[in-house]
Amino acid sequence: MSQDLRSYLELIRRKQPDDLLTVAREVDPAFELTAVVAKLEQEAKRRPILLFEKVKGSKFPVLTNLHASRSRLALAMNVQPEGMQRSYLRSMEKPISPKLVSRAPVKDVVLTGKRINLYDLPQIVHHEGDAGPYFTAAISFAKDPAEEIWNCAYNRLMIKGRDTTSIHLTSAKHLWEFYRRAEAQGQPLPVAFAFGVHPAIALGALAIGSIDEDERGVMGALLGEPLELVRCETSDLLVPAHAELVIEAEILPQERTAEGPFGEFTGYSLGERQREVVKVRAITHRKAAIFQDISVAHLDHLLLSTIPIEANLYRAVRSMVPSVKAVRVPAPFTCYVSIEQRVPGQAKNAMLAVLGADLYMKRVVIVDHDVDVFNDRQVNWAIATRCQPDRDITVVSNARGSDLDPSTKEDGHTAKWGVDATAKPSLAAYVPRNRIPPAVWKRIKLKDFSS
Ligand SMILES: Cc1cc2nc3c(=O)[nH]c(=O)nc-3n(C[C@H](O)[C@H](O)[C@H](O)COP(=O)(O)O)c2cc1C
Ligand SMILES: [Mn+2]
Repeated sequence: MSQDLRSYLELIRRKQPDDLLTVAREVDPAFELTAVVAKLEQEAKRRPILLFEKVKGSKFPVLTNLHASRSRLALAMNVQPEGMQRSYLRSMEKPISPKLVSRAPVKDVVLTGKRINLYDLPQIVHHEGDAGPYFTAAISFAKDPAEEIWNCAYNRLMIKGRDTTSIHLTSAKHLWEFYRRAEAQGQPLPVAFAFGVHPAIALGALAIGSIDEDERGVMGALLGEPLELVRCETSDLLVPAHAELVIEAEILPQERTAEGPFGEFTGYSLGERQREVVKVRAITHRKAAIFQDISVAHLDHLLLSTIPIEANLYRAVRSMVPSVKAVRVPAPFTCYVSIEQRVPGQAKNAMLAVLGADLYMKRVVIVDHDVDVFNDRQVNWAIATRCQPDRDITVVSNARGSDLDPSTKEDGHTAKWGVDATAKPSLAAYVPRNRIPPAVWKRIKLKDFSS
């Protein structure tokens, strides 16, 4: 069995042992875990997986920073880092259906009723000003109240009581849509949250697509075998049999509670909002379960989400512009696309494809294929030298975007813009770029000029 977190950690110990740092000394869950992640990254230029064996106030060890390296994510997908996007796209195109099993390690310990106590779990506070401890590595597993449509996503939970949390549901995303359908009937929405999973499962949870595209099939394809699921104790939901820990719960209808402030993935601490309420019905976990955390807005979070987002945007642009070359998401809400433009208008089509394929996308820059989208300087050069703002900028007003963008007047209600930084009327007809005559380039041998 190779679809659990433990087998992945074994693989890391064998293949990339420097990527795992086990910390034996006790740490305070208030700020210290995030501080170690950030300091290692900024001062030591290291981003190992961190396993904190002793976390004050809880018997559970905490694993964090699991996804903070491209090579580790590639290892989870069993490909080279350069092949990740292709492999992710293949997994979206050829999903593998999950399989139901009856025996599952995640049921080693089953806690219901009075034995439920979220304060037994690590109470991790990430950034200054956060309203309290949050669970940030929870993958939601839910089902449409009326149809056989299943969904997975990451949703952070703020701990509000022994059996209560709040949840952040981005408006117009899939879990929010399920919840609105249940709430309209006056019904709670059952949802289960899995913690401590193989990174292929984490990557699959973030697949972007239509509401009826099942993330669990992407997880299976990324794992190379069907995801093994087991039935919940308190609902008909299905959860990964090999997760370290599962919280079974319901999102209550017609109830809201104060949530935040919270340091968001955008790098800003957003203020208090009214959000939905989660009642916990059971906690199940493996023996000696490892609890998982993600430091919000750090690489653990950002790398994990970027690969699925870029793969989906590449897919969307390719369906409009077959000669697309590369897609990159360099910052929140931002996308760079390079295309080999064969006829005028394709840049605009690429722009519309990006804005239409991902709720979060707000700024799109389209460049020609001679520009490397992974080089910010080159993208800026193209914007500066191939673009006339009054002609080449498109603004779309009154659209829906991220409710965590602090620049909007009303949460999530946003304008979007596209920049066509391709050469007009075409790259071939544009003023030529400087170049050294090829014959001279070939003739010059550097060794003749260095003494
Ligand atoms: C660590 C992490 C935390 C996240 N937290 C939230 C959250 O609290 N609320 C939310 O709506 N999306 C959150 N997201 C983003 C969603 O999981 C992501 O947009 C997902 O694709 C949505 O699923 P859907 O397309 O099926 O609706 C988070 C992502 C990551 C990686
Ligand atoms: Mn979905």
